[in-house]
Amino acid sequence: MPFSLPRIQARGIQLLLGGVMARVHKDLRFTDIPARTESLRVETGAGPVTCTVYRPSAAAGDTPAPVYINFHGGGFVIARPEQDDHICRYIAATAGCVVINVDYAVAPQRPFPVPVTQAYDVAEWVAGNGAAGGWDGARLAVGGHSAGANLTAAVCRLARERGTFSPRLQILDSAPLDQVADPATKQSLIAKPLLGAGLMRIFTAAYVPDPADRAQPLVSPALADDLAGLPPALVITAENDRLRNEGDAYAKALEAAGVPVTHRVFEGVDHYFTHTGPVPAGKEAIDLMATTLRTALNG
Ligand code: D8F
Repeated sequence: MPFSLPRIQARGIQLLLGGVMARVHKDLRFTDIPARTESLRVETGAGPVTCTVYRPSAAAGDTPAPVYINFHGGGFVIARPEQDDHICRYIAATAGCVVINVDYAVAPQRPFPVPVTQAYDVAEWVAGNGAAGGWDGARLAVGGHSAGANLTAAVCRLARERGTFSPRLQILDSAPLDQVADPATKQSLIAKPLLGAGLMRIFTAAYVPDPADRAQPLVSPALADDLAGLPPALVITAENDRLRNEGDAYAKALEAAGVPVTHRVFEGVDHYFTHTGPVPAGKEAIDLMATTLRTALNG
């Protein structure tokens, strides 16, 4: 249905918000942290995917550095991996790992399962190609922000199911985890949260056009009841975010299933504060990601 209304709305958002979202808060850009980057192309079951590799400045001796794979947000609709440049720089420098920022394909052009296939295939490739890439594929972590956190949860499910690799940490930052519940039922403590119900409906309609797919665990990990054996998790939620409750509930459910969980609710902030600020909370959350990664990858 190339001319359906949700597709046109999603395209409009892609065009209007793409440029805005590529520019994070200027005080969060971390341009004081030098970035040594290169481009990487990975073949996946859903086409080639371009990634940006961030190298830590000083390798510790001859041991290859561990590796963290990052999935950006943007409602599964906006393809702007550079919106996470500040996070990738900070983590490479502070956690001492190689960071691989993934430019996965987005809806409405490439709906589910394409982004999941690309995200998983890139991660499996990274796990198996450390010698060529110059990282330690056995010490691997995955993580993402908003829509990218949803993809992270899906990658972890597939890795467990296929027994292919074991992330030492999954970072779920401001994750949408339930695409079945009506967005209007997702309350915020503030009058005008960043995410409106209409915007969330457009994201979901574009990413998962067939409503029957929305209850799948790879789309709505919060609806799954088989969380045992998933990787240790850092779950970050924002107090005023409409997605806060599903993030908090997922953290509790992981914990109940025996998964080691670090869960932090940042008070007084809204969805995407790691990109839009306020700067002190954003910096604190990004530092928490880096320090948790360093422990998980070097322990
Ligand atoms: C912020 C986009 C755009 C960050 C203003 C982001 C969401 C992603 C929000 C869903 C997915 C909601 N959702 O936000 O990626 O409901 O599927």
